[in-house]
Amino acid sequence: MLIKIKTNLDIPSSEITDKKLYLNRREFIRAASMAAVTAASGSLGSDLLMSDTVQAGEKLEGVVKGPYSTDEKPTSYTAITTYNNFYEFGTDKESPAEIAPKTLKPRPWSVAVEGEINKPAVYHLEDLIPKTLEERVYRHRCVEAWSMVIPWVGFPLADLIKRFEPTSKAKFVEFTTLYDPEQMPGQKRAILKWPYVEGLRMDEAMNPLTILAVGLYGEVLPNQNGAPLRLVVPWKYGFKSIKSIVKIRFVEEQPMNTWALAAPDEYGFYANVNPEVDHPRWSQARERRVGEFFKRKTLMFNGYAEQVAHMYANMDLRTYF
Ligand SMILES: Nc1nc2c(c(=O)[nH]1)N[C@H]1C(S)=C(S)[C@@H](COP(=O)(O)O)O[C@H]1N2
Ligand SMILES: [Mo]
Repeated sequence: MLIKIKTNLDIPSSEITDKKLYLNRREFIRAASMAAVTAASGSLGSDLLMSDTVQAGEKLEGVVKGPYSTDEKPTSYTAITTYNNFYEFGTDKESPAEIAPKTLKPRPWSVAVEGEINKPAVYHLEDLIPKTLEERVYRHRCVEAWSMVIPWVGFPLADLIKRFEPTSKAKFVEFTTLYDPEQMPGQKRAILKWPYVEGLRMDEAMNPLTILAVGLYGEVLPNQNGAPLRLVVPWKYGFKSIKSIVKIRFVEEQPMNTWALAAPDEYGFYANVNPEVDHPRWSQARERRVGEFFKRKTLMFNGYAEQVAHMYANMDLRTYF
């Protein structure tokens, strides 16, 4: 019998984390101040967000702890804000942090809300953000098999949807990112079909885990993370979590989503994290947490099965990947 002994030599260098993401001082400072941020109350987080001069990284006050947070160690602030997928600013992980802070203007901002609802309108961003914001520390799993733990600041999408009064024909929700090649220079190249679009089934959109994020680590969301408003759906691969949203549309038919349009054999509509369904070009069974050395097993629904598995009880998740 041959026993395979795992050594460091088995790990290809591409999987060894970039040292700058590995350990950093700021992470510890942030972790310590986070407790203080979430304990604070009185002034309102959204007051700051209403100002047209608000800057990425400004501290949000009065953020309360939300449900469903993992107690796993958050990924460093530096990694979360410099290792991004945001093709509107380039296809590598570093470009969004270099370009988006200079070119994207996340204030003032408005969101068109349309389709099968009683209250369609173009809403100012400040009218969409509730007074109380929550911190939710969620796992975040990218299809390329890396993952992070991110302390988001946001609010349940369900609360917002109820305000729009969806009709009985609203079966899906479609989200659209800003299209403006001057602010998003990556859109000058046809790498993807612009603008980026994503969709959720109505029950997924209403699930209590689904949030719209306006901040992270207790601070205003940096542009590269999808300012001023981005979706977070923690049991799905990262590409479902669309950034810099300018349109929310309620529809009867399943909407198209950008990655499924670009490569339908590789990316589906559902995009549930599923270690049993491999991406055609690589396994989905394991993941590397950014900042860690060894890979870990990927959990079904990214570890959120208890909250979400019931929504897919009668579906073959190999067909609906
Ligand atoms: N508009 C837009 N949204 C997007 C993307 C994108 O390229 N454009 N990339 C997606 C992918 S593939 C991932 S993994 C997450 C990354 O989010 P993060 O950079 O905040 O970690 O954003 C998603 N949302
Ligand atoms: Mo991704």
